[in-house]
Amino acid sequence: MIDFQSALALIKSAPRILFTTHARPDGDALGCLGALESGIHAVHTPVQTQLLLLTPCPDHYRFLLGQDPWVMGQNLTEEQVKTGRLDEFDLIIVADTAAKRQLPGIGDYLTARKTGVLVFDHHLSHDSIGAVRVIDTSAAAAGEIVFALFQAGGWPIGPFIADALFTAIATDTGWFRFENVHTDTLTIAGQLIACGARPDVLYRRLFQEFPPERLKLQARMVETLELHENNRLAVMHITNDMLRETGARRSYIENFVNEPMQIGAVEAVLLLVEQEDATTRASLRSRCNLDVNAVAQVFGGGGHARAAGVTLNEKLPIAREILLAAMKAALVEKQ
Ligand SMILES: [Mn+2]
Repeated sequence: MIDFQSALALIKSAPRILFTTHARPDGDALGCLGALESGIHAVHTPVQTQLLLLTPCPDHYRFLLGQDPWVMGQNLTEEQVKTGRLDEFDLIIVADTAAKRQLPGIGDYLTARKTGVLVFDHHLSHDSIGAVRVIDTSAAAAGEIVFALFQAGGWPIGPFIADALFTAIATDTGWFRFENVHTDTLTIAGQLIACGARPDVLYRRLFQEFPPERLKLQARMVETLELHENNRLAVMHITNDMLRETGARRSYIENFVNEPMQIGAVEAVLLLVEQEDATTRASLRSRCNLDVNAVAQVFGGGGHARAAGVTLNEKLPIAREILLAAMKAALVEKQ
């Protein structure tokens, strides 16, 4: 059982609260922010709240947020953060990460700030961010931890919050398909449905309302598929040209990495995505005992044992060779 008393006391004592999460926010990150921001208003008045995203909110997740978020570089600059702009907030709540590298623009500020930072996270790798940290690496999603906070505080969960937390948990578990699903995951999901979450509506909204450009980009990515190590390791890539030629948005790439898992022999996947600044972002997945968090950490990335990410300061072909070699070595090692 997690002790939420310090977290609840910290929230109660804060008249102005800022909520933030990792760059390239996913369903768990945004579901937690939406639920927390809305939930706090219901139990703790008057309170001023502000959401801050470090990269923009993907359109298909916008419904999870009750208010327009600030976006780093648009409503707030790194310079303003450095000169103390965020000191006006009594509390900064960070959800779904505690890793500095995932908090571009505010990581240093959060590390230096010794009071008024509260973290809810479920990742293996983290830095010393947060005066109060609620970290449970056994939770399938940060949304499970936030749900437990609502319960510990006796906070009401209406349909908006139920949808947000259901989305957080459902997206981080691949809609309840991944190994991280445990009994509590489904119990909590059931309780959220009882509070008004609508799984059918959410599924359609999250996965079946994309424009054609997304499928066109996916087709281009699938054309790059290569299989190594007796089909156990799948490698794919996406270039800036592919994004431009298909007209697809970068945010559509989320979840593409799982496509090769429909091949029975595939145990691990490496997806490389060329970035606008010509560096390379890689997503690593595993469904065997290969620990992709360990592989990613060698290059300054991280995540979970079965799902991790890393950015290499290399052009795509070089990054591909480096990470392919590392994945092959890890796969052979774990045989
Ligand atoms: Mn998460």
